[in-house]
Order: sequence, then C-alpha cells, then structure tokens
Amino acid sequence: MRVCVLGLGYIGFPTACVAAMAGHEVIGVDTNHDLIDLLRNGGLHIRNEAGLAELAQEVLSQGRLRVEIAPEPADVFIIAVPTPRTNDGRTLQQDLKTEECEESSFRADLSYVRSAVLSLAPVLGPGNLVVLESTVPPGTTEKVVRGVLDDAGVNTSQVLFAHAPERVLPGNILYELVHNDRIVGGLTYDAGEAAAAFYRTFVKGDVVVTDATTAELVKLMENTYRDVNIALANEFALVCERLGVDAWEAIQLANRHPRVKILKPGPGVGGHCIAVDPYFVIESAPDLTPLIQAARRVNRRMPRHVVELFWELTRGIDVHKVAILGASYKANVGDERESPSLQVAALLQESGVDVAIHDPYIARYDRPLGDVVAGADAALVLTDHSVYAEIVPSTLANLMSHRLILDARGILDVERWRTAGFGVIQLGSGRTREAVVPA
Ligand code: SAJ
Repeated sequence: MRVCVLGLGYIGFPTACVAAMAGHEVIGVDTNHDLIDLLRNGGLHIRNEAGLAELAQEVLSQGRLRVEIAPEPADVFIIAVPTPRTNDGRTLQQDLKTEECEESSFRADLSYVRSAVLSLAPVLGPGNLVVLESTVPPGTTEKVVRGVLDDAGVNTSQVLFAHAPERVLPGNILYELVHNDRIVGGLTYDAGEAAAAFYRTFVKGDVVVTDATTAELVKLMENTYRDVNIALANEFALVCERLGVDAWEAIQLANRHPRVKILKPGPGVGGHCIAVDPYFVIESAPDLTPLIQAARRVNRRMPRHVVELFWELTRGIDVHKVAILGASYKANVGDERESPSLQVAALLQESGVDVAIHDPYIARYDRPLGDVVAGADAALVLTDHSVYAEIVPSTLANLMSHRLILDARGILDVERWRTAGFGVIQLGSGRTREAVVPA
C-alpha cells in the first residue's frame, strides 16, 4: 500500500520506517523544513533508540521511505502530530508559578491535529483510510478529524476513519511498535477492520478492534493509571519523610504482598504522555474526576518539594551554586520534555542560585561531571541514569564547596556517601532527613 505519515516525531518517524520495512511505499510528511533537510542529508533527530538509525538509513537510502513537506495521494494516512496541553496559553515554566491553578483549567491543544487533517483535504480519495495515532480527548476522531474534513467540503462518507493510539515506551520504541498489542478503533465497522488489516502488516502483537471513542479512552486510561499510581508512591514518600520512615524500604516490603505493586516516588512526572494525558480525561468530565485531579496535583507539586528538601539540606549555608545531575525526564534517555529536573532548575534559578546541569544523554549538558560539580555547594540527583548510581563519592568530594547531596530518585548508596563525608538527603527517606535536620 501507499502510506502517508503526517508528523515525523518520536512516533511518526519510527512508524514510517517500520511500515516501509514491511513493504509499503511510505511518504513521511513534516511541515518542519529543517527536519526534512536533516533527514534527506542522512541526519536523525531521535537519539538513544536502539536500531532506529540503521533502519532509517536503510529505508531512506533504498527509497522505501521518502520525506516531504506536504501530503500526497495514498491509500492510508497516519496522523502522528503532537497534542500538547495548554493552560490559557501558559508555558510550563509559567505553570510552575501557578501552583494554585486548577487541574481542570488545562486543555488539549488540537491545533496540530486540525492543520494536519486540513492538509489532507486536497489529496483524499474514496476508500482511503485515515488513522489518528496522536493521543486525544475522547470523541476527537469523530468530531475533529471527520468534522474538519466535513467543513472543508470533503465527502467523508467515502473515507474510512480510525484511531490507533500509540503505546510505545520512549527508549524502546522500535521493539514495542512491533511487539506490543495494538488497539484499533473504527468510526465504522469497515474502518476498524481496514485499520486492523493495515497494522497487522507490521505488528506481531495482537491487533484488537473496537470503536474509535473507546480506543481514545483506553489510551488515556493507561497513562492515567500510571500517573495515579506514581502519585500514590509520591504521597507515601511525603508521609514517610514526616514519620522518619524510609519509603524505599517500606515500598519494597509492601511489594512482597502478592497483589501489591507500588511504583517509585521521585521528583515528579515528566515526559509528553503521563504528565499530559490525564488532563484529557479531566477535560472530558471535570466533575467526575476528583481522584485523577488530585493525583496530578500531587505529581505537579513534587519539583517544589525537591526544592524544599534542598533548602533543608543546605540550611545555614550561603548557597551560590548547585549541580543538577540529570536533565532527562527519566532514566537512560535524552528527552527533556516536561522534565521535573528542569522545573527544579527553574525554581532554584528563581531564588538566585547558579545552576549547573549535567546529562550524558543530552548534547548541551554532556560535559565532564567534575566540571559541573566544581565549586558547587550541593549536588542534586534528579534523573535515575544508571551512571549516577556508579559515581564514586570521593571523586566529587574535593571538587565541591560543601559535601552535600540530594538524591530524589533513591539510587545512591547513602552509607557510602556518608562515609565520604557527605550530608545526604534521599527523597522519601525520613531517616536521611532526620540525620541532616535534627527534630
Ligand atoms: N516515574 C516515576 N515513578 C515510577 C515510574 C515512572 O516517578 O515508578 C516517572 C518517570 O521518571 C517519568 C514519568 O514518570 O518522569 C513517566 O515515565 P514512564 O516510564 O512511566 O512513561 P513514559 O512517559 O516514558 O511512557 C508512557 C508509557 N505508558 C505507560 O507505561 C502506561 C508508554 O507505554 C506510552 O506509550 C507513553 O507513555 C505514551 O506515549 O503515551
């Protein structure tokens, strides 16, 4: 089949490559000219995804995948454009300062979906299949995707519409794209079956057909489930800090129960999915979602809590510089979207502290660790990159102005750091807090 993929980001580009490898003739479309130039010149905008560089090189050089600025006629159109959240147009940094703002004030920004759909109007033909992969509020495939085309005068009764939410984990995208089960929701029976037949050409997991609105909600339920569970872990961490208990130990012990699986506390929830998608459920039923809203509030407040722990750790010290270890939103990937680390950095900078950031996965923060911590009054481990658990404390001890370290991910061996003369606070650990801040 001829397949046109709109949006060549983290989802669209790997999907285009995999579809091309499966034998389809694929046209990858993105309105970003620089990205198209980069890809045409052999570059790649996505890092740390195993096998992607090789696959991209293969399908592009063989002409199985072409990249273009505008869509062309095809049998299947896949829309994989961003659907960010907005809060009256406020940016993430501004959100930081609006702690009091209601969770129900966030909205899905569907402007990229609308313009991608509109760009299809001139090329769509009878029998074509249009699949929305972007994560969206329930009802979007019907009201926005088909609605925009209806308004543009397209005879949509001849077009098949479906929603097939992506479910891949950043860091493991290529594998999960092929091996995860796939939910496909059609606006009609025929649309669902056509979309399922298409995905079965490259998905090895089960492809399960339902209606479009159910598929939209299923995706949101998955990420909301995770957000609520992380919020529970974070709330337990706050309770443990107050009670002088170590949350890491307590959670490990609770998880010995056969039906309990508490997640890990941390500095907050980042990424473009879990910190965003619950808002699309809230938006669809604000009066029915107090639990989801409370979970969002708990997770959104965690960066501020990290800063409070930081001030406890550095009490009595004239703080000039801090070193932040890890800018990515999660371990072993280079992705800063909605990263709690950057929120902590912004809050510290706001209070006049000089912030130096280290991250081996992000080019502009990839400097020798020693240079970043030199002269720092404290170091904050905010991302659980494996390399940070391996740091030998003595290698940093003499470089820093004060030997203070805050571990917001529970990855450091506290005793080892103490032995090297460090004052340590571990998020969630009331014991480490009591040692630094006597009652
Ligand atoms: N986190 C914790 N504690 C935990 C687990 C995660 O604080 O126990 C934090 C992470 O550090 C990170 C954030 O949560 O900041 C999200 O990370 P994640 O690994 O849980 O998920 P994402 O955002 O990378 O990918 C999720 C996945 N969804 C689920 O696991 C239900 C993925 O399968 C989805 O495809 C992806 O969202 C998406 O695109 O929607």
